[in-house]
Amino acid sequence: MEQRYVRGALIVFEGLDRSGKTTQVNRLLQDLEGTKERYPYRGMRFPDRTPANPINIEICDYLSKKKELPAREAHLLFTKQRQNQKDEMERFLQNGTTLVVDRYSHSGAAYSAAKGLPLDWCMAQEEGLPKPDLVIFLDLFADIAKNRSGFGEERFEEEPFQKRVYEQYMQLQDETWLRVNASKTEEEIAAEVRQAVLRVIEECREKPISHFGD
Ligand code: NYM
Repeated sequence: MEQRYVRGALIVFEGLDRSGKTTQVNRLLQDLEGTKERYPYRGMRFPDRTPANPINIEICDYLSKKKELPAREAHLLFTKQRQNQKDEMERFLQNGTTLVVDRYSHSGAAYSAAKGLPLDWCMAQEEGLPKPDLVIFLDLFADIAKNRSGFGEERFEEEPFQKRVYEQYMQLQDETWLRVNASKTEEEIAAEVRQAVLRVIEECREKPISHFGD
């Protein structure tokens, strides 16, 4: 007999720093609240900055420039945080809960490759993790992002670096990506996102979860 799946979707937001991801994630979570009986959901974010364990604390220290790390070591730290969440993410998805994630594997690869690490090596570290059903890329150029408030305080928040991150993101796109023009109004973006998310949630109900490296 054919196996039937009713599972949640893995929805990921990606983009440069200050591209509006967190605003849009919060809007989507609010939207989904209205349909939570039909589409249960849960929000997540990477990196997880809560001081819950040594990995999270080390990531915070690295991002705030309190601590230096060789590029590969830093990369593996971010990856480890995701790998540690793998089983829980799978459980939620299998139970029919849609996960809305603020940054995920593509951030890991794009930011590390922008430092000079090979993009393929970076993505290879993500193997085995659930692959997003939809990546919403908030498309904003580095020279516009830098003028948004809050830019420039943390590691990586410099325009030349962000340009390299953008180039790496472009290499990672596949058919699961939706590029949204992030200079549109918040409302316009939210409407575009909502439409794509509801479509993908419906489409992947009957599909098995795929994984990086499958
Ligand atoms: N970042 C994020 C990485 O360098 N590697 C990763 O794997 C992930 C998930 O952390 N500048 C970087 C990108 C961002 C920063 O910022 C997290 P925010 O504002 O918390 O999304």
